[in-house]
Amino acid sequence: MFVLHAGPHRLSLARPIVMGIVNVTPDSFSDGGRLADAQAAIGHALKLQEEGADILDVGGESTRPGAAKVPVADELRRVVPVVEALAGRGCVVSVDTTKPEVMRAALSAGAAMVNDVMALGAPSALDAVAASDAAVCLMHMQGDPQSMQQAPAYADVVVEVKQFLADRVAACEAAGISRERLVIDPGFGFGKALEHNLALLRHLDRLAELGLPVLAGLSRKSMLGALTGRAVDRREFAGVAAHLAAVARGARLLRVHDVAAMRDALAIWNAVEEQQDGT
Ligand code: 9MG
Repeated sequence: MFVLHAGPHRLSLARPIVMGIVNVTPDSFSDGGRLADAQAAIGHALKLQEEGADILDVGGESTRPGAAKVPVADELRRVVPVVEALAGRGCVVSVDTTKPEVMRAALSAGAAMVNDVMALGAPSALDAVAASDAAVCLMHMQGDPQSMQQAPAYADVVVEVKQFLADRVAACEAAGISRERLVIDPGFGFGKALEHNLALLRHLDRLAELGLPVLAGLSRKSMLGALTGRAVDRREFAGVAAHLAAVARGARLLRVHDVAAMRDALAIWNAVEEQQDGT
């Protein structure tokens, strides 16, 4: 069974764990850069931790389809104080970024994990993580957030995503990042049409064959809206169902906004899985 090495932390993945989403962006807390915004983000993160989040994923740049890029200085200003405050309180903090400068600063401020939707594809991102003892989540994306949903196309989405992740794992190992520090992620909604997302979810066990923990991030995503007709803020039940479908196929980390709901669902899941009735 997996134990994720994330800086000083050892996270057992014997049961699925929950990563709570902490966005420090203009669409979450006013302009995402002032002291008041940092304090609101810290308060929100601590609430998620109280609800049962095992990891807090702090991000200062939106990766939604069509989102604009954020200059490094702005992202640093948003993210670093929040990481520092949460790590200082003993929380397991992940930094959601693609920029090596932000990775380095957040790791120095106490982050124990890097969540990179570009799978350490930016020049020197591999080196930034290799120089630390942090965990890293390697996510698949076709294209970039500005254009990725325009015309996603695959011959076989499961085979292609699996091969991409295997290649990035090999690059990490070659750079000196050991497997105990690695998490892989199909990147639901990142350059994928509904049929691609459903195929990846249905066959998530094929990614788990790579022998690394799989993270699923489906919270509030458009595929849930397409299937239920619900607006983004009304997708909590659909998200819980989608994440449990992922757990049933081997996901060990769940990246969610609605931590309390996910925790309740996992309480039921774990009780059923661990029932000792002699059968
Ligand atoms: C930042 N971000 C948004 N969606 C995500 C997902 O599905 N996985 C990961 N690792 N990060 C995500």
